Amino acid sequence: MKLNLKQILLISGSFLLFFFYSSSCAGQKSKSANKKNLPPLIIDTDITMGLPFKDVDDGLAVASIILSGKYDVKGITVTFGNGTLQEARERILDLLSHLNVNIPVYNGAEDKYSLGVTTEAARFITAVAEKYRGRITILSIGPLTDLATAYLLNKKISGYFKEVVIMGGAIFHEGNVPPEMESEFNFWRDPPAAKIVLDNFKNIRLFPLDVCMDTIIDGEEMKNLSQCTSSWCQYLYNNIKDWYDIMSSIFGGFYPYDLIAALYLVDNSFLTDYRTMPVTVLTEEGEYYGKSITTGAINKSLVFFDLNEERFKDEFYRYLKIGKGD
Ligand SMILES: [Ca+2]
Repeated sequence: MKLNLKQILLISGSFLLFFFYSSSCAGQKSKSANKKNLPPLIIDTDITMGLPFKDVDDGLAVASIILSGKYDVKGITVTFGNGTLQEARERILDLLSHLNVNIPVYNGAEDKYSLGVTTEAARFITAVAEKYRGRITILSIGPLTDLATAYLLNKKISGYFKEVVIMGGAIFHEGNVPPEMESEFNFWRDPPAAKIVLDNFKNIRLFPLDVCMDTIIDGEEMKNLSQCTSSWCQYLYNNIKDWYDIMSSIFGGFYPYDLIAALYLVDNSFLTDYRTMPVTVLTEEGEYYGKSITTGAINKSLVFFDLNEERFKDEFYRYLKIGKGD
């Protein structure tokens, strides 16, 4: 059979259509299959990145997890802490929209008096812990009210997490809450919640000030970020510059606290010293309110103490997608 030009074009057109359809379906299939194979994660954050006079580390932490592509983030729960609950919600939605990802956000605690009050965040944490029992990880980088409230809703979840990764406490390092400087900010915002979590959850990975103040984001990183021309770099620079300016006049830069806990989940090769030890939190009002202690503690955590600064900085650029000098 001899085909004319029109028939050849029709057949090759149909073939191309079939080819594109199959490959695009295969693409969708492998994308969702890939996501299914990624470890499930919940992030609980008091993000304030981009607000005047507010810390930016939660924004860096959340962005590093998402941009790494290494996790299937099931949802982000927001809490009071650095700012209000509403501020955290607004800032996380802004960040997710700039990263062009669709991750559900759940409202958590409004203040420490919300401990034990059921929120959509606490319900979400218990439901996801049940569903992905043994495989689910949570990254908690604010006060621990949401996780403690989830525990009070269903105490069995304390054993369901593969890892409970927490930025909080100060073991041998001084605290960062004036005037006493005994306590660390996240634990101090809700000491009873921190105590519930530290005393009951299995597989805790704790990132105290001992390791989180071991490095600083300084002028070199800000210069490279300012010279990186992608829209993501520009967004990040615009959202962290004011905080850097304030902190650099005091410390020479800003501490990346929550980012260190987040990067542990992405690529932990920069961490150099860690020990398993019992840790709990003092809840009595007064000078030591919210202080983390090791004596009298009943539950053990894996506590991180030291990092390799050069490797950490490499990860800072790599996982936050900041090109050096481009
Ligand atoms: Ca935080």
